[in-house]
Amino acid sequence: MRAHWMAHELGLDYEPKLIGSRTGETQTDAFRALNPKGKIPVLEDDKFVLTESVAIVTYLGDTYGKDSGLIPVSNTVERARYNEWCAFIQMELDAHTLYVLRKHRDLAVQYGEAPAAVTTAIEGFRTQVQVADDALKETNYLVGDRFTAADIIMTTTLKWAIAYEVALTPRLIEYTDFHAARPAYLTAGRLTFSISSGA
Ligand SMILES: N[C@@H](CCC(=O)N[C@@H](CS)C(=O)NCC(=O)O)C(=O)O
Repeated sequence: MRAHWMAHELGLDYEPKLIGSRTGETQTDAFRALNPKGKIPVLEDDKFVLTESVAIVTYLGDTYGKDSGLIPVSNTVERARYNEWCAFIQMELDAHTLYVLRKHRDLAVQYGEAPAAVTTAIEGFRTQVQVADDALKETNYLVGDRFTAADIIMTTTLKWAIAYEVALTPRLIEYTDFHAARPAYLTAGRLTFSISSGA
């Protein structure tokens, strides 16, 4: 969703190849030749192959959206702030917390039950997401006063939290709804829905 959303924000003419997680499609020889991690998303740009959602989003903006403002210019305070938010979201709101919850509650059949880890993950998410709530009290933007890819990464993560029934503050729900109304989000959502819904 992150990569498709960014591609649509940039108006890129690209070929989406929808691959479902846990369908076995990420484990084929052909797919693992592209990404030995066996995970989506993967970007193929001519002969260049790139994995990791934040790396893909940042590459697309740096390469094809220099004037879009979606990725702050290198060597600026705004770029440092963008990097800071992306690292924070991936690690503190995703890998340590929501992903633990996902694996050990919703996907416990595959990954094993771990109730204490699930409780700690929810508490950890709530503590860390408060930082975003404070930062977004009087603005809809994480970096500067405009929409950047940091808001793509944050919005998709908060959408995840909502889908996993982790309570968010009214302000964070408002922020999420605000960005999820963007045409590029809606187009990317329609594109990926058939995969995420298992259809
Ligand atoms: N750090 C990676 C995480 C990617 C990831 O975990 N992808 C999941 C789906 S959201 C996946 O491909 N899982 C492999 C599978 O379930 O087959 C990123 O942000 O791109």
